[in-house]
Amino acid sequence: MAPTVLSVRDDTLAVLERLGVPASAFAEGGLPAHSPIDGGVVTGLRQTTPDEAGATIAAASQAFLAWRRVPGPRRGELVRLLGEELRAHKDDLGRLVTLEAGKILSEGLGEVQEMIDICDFAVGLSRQLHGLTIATERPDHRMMEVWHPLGVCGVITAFNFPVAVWSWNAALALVCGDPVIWKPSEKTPLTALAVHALATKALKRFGSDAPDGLLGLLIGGRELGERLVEDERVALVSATGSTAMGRQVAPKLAARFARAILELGGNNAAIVAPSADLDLALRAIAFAAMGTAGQRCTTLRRLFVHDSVYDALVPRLKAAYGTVRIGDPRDPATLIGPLIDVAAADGMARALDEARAIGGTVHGGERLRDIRGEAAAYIRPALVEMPEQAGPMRRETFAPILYVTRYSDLDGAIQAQNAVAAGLSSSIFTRDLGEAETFLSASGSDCGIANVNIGPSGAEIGGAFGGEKETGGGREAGSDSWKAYMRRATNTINYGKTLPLAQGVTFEV
Ligand code: UN1
Repeated sequence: MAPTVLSVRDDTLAVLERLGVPASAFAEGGLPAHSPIDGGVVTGLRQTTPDEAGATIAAASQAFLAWRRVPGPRRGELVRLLGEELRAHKDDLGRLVTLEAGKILSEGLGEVQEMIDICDFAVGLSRQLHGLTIATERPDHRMMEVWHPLGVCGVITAFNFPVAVWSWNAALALVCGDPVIWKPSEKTPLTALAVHALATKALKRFGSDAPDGLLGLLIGGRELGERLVEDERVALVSATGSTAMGRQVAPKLAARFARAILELGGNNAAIVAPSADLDLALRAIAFAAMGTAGQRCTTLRRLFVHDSVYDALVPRLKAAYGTVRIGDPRDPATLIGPLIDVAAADGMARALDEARAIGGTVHGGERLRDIRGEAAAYIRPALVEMPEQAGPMRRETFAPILYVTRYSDLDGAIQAQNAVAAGLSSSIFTRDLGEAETFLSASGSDCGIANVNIGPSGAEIGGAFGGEKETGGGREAGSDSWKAYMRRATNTINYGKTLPLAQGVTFEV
């Protein structure tokens, strides 16, 4: 298994070089960049100063004035070139996601594929930023709705999808005519630097009609994100992270009437109904609950299993939890890599203690210090049988904990699944059409994403991604999410010789 022999540090520095991250990005004693694989510091990074952040915002505001006049399909060409760079560097960037975020290789590559997919989507979209023609009540008039570029977009991303979430926002914003300034998580600055280097290559190939300042990157702590939130030159902030973060960001944006796309916590559930295909459900649950070490916002965290299939399903799940391969995410045999840091492991241990205290039976959940020592947070995923939905089951712990409880009637299960603060994603496993449609109906799941016979995670980019309630209400990626990155104008044109007023109003002077 050659790849795991390389030290994490050497492996990371080699990939960064191949991806073209410039030497100027590094600074001894600067912001430490870690790898969760061994918990060690890989390198130090130069942080963006407050003055530089201000200059980045100023440059983006200037860039907007030029970029909004570049035709949409031409803007799409830049995103097409970005997609080409991502295709050419998929292996290295995917590996860097593995090295910096701890995802297994297949998920690191999958994340880059998600970037490529949204670039393809956005290129097509660049010729389809459609408005409407609307019937008017007045003779010799025409009414239409058009979409114009909005302004500078700030994108604040989390460690768990360190590159894809930027691309969902950036690919759309760029074709919509908006400059983008990115504040990545301070836990994953390296992948951001690498993506920025690839985007810079695409910009060079694109030519001089891409203005300077079109793509900005702020490396450092939360004060840089706050800067984006507070600066009135930033028209839209798309922020992914905890509900606590959203609670701070949303009122500040509202106070200056800026637009917000908020992608906050999830506490996603699945219902396993009596007619479910249990083999299929088992695989789907295993991926959704344990995959990415439970660190997706769409991770399955609550499972409601019908009484009649509980004893057929749950022991098999327990066996899967007991044997799943945990280790270095660069090893192709590994399915579960490390948690992002020791603090995440501590949070998981606290949630499990709380669950035990209220009658939960915990299977797994132990820290595996023998894999890489104290500084790395390898953990066996935990399956927790709960007497009822209570305590930590009602909130999101960003770790691989699956709470399982029984149900006897579907309405009660749907009520229970909806009875939490978050509203991101949800699933039902059933072969009964009535049950499936009930779950998807207006009185069914209250989440932004509701699935049948697949788990709640792993959405494709073609659909709008996001959720309700404390998840924040934002939508990113496919469908008509692009409209959030543009402003709408309604135009009425009178091509006649008289001036009929709407609603029959008369006003003769
Ligand atoms: C996230 O965890 O922030 O649906 C995004 C999914 C992925 C995106 C997750 N396509 O699981």
